[in-house]
Amino acid sequence: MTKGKASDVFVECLEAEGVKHVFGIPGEETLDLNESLSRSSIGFIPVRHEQGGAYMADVYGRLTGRAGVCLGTLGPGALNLVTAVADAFLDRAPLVALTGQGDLERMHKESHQYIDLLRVMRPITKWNARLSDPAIIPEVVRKAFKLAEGEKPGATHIELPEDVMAAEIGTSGDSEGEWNPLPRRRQARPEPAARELLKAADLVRGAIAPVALAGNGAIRTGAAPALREFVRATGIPVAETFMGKGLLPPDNPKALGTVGLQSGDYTMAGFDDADLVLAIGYDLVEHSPDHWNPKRDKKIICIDSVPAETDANFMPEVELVGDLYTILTRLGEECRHVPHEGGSSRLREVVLGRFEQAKDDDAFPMQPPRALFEIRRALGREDILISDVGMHKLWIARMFPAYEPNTVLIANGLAGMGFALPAAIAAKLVHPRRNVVTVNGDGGFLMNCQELETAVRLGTAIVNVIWENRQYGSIVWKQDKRFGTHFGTDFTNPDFVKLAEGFGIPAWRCEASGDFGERLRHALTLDMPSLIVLPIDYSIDVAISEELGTETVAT
Ligand SMILES: Cc1ncc(C[n+]2csc(CCOP(=O)(O)OP(=O)(O)O)c2C)c(N)n1
Repeated sequence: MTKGKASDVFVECLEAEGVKHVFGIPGEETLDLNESLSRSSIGFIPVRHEQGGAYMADVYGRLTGRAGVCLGTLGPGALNLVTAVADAFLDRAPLVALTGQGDLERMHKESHQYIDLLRVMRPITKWNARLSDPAIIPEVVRKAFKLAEGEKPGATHIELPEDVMAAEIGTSGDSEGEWNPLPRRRQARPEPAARELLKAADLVRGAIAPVALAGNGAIRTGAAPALREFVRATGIPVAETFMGKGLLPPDNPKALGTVGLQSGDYTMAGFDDADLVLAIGYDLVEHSPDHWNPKRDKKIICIDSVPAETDANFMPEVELVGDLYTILTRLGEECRHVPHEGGSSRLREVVLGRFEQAKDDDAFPMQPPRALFEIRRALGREDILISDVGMHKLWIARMFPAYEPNTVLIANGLAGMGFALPAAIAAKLVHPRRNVVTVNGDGGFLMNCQELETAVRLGTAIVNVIWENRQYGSIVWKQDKRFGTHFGTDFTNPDFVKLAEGFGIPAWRCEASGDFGERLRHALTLDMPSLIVLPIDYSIDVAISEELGTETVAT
């Protein structure tokens, strides 16, 4: 570009980053940016609350590996982004948040809607900057995307002062190419030294009962095929974290199940008896190593894209830092055909046993295992189930069989309610041919239900299931366990069917156990969003306590 305004340069830089959509709400201070966007190849998707837009960008980033972009205006618009930006930060999803701002010359004093957004966003982003001069646009945009997408990915933030975006560029004395976007360059992934690999291989060969704990990082970096081959070659069994669901299909005999709801999970999956734990793309933000290494006596090999977090319960003997696919392939080649004893199938057997039994459970309101059974039956192996946050999430994490990576989306870093509906809109945008279903509590659904309008406008065919119990279920569960009673947790609901109809979408309330599967299968044939209300009975304990112990750790 040789002539134009700064916002045109900015949008050209976004195009050069491959941005296809910006999710957000424009403001009076983003007028030039929006005008430039309107003349670009980028689709602007207006949302109904900035948090919804940021969750869409978050999940777009999570599923594509390319930063999703969200926009809020200064002050209130930017502040509404915060929760979902923090979600991307803790869940390691690449996201670039754009916020408007007043003119540079009014930032030093009390002025309308001015909040120091750089300070607000700093603790929830990997990096952020103010575009204080048009000349730095190409550098700032490149850096924001490079850092958001680089390991471990996360959120970055750019603040866009109104006067800077409106400035005319190319009027005098600019050097050639000054306004051009900077090129994207492939980021080299480091590889562990041969010495470290051999040390790890020695540990694996010498171990009696090794187990692996695989998480988000293995999914995010596309290492699932290498992990599966590693398991085949070495025979080492794998437990998945909530965000690692689908790394190993549950019908693989080496799958130990999803751990993290309670300390007992690790016992049941064989961690107590393990002398070596391979932590593969494991983020401590999901569950503390305290739960699986309380005595700090396990040998640990950490396989990840960046050096391990320091935690007294997580002090690896060896850290293999680099591309997970390559590391798993090389380590697997070094450790073929070593006989091992590690892991126990008890957790998986108890949980899947309950799941299978549930198909004949006619209780109504429905209990979670049957509800999950019906969803699994209605969906193909590549289809996507998105969980909101609450008791239903614990059930999904624990019991829903996931066959492929990124087919069960759970927010387990920040774990904010209101994630599922906007997440589903983004998932359907990325995978239009796959079925996308959300499960929500009646608490969390009302936190972002305004995005039903966005879904209707975009024609996003997603099915939203609300498990209705008129309570903040997981808080009731925890309070009852601790105090034998609960407080501040009960509410009434709107008529969800009428609410959905107000948005112009079909909706049904299940009145008997047979209804749910039937309605769900029908809803999946529609080419528009829909909603199903399923009265739920949480009286059976998600811990399945008598078999799996009672000490819970997850929320
Ligand atoms: C935004 C946000 N607020 C509060 C919480 C704390 N919290 C976690 S689960 C939960 C209750 C969820 O209730 P509901 O959505 O009805 O789902 P249920 O537990 O009944 O399945 C609360 C309040 C949270 N995680 N996120």
